[in-house]
Amino acid sequence: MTGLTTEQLDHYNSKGYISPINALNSLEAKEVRDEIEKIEKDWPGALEGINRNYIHLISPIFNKVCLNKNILDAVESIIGKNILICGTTLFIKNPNEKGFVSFHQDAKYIGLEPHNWVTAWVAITDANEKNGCMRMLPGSHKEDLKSHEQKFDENNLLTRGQTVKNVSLEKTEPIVLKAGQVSLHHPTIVHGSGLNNSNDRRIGFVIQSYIGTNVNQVIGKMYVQKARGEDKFNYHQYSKKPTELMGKNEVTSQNKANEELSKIFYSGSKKIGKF
Ligand SMILES: O=C(O)CCC(=O)C(=O)O
Repeated sequence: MTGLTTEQLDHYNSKGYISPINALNSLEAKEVRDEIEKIEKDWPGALEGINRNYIHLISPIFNKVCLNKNILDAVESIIGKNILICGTTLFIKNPNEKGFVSFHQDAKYIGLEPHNWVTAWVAITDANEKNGCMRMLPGSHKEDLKSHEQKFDENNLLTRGQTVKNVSLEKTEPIVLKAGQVSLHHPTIVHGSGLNNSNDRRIGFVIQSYIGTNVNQVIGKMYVQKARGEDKFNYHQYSKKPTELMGKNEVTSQNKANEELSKIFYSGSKKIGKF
């Protein structure tokens, strides 16, 4: 195992994120983009709404990304050797749309306890300040969970438009990545992203998240896949790896997982958003 260097791990522990990590080569990143665009063309709507989630269950190419050795080695440095994949989400910002992500903490509504988990944001296109890369508030992961306002704005790519107010942009740090590179962030770091002001799409394939086998889902039921090691806890349901793109079993398995995910996302909320 290569994993994070001591300096990288220190950076993660003090700031709450580490970036960039080289994971996919440019051809592999292009393969993922092509897969996304094939699905969008051949199965219109299949990656929209709640179905932007659990996409590693509908395509062997997406599944392969979650098992990438460079990502898993880095993840292992943070959460240990027994690793499960508990979800994936596409965060796509098209150039002529107004998509953004309000400042939030992932741990607020997701029900994963304890916080022995980490989120991997895989750049499928370059991500930079012009096209609305993520921005992290360094050190905020050391603070308690904050109050989030639920705004449900039309262009917010988060489920409830959950927002930590009064985050000073100047104090945040941009996560600039080349296609194929990855950033890892902590469950309680405050982060978000602005508009895509470029002429191309900004695509993030997000493994949210890699969890240690000791992490339970305290709100609902969750479908996982083994990435590495041993699961002595058996807290979760296991789903099968996809063998074909958008096959009947694959889509059924994604639907089942997303039905449960939706209950988790909107637990206690009077309103349901579009994802
Ligand atoms: O893609 C983005 O801009 C934000 C994604 C995000 O909030 C996350 O991966 O936790």
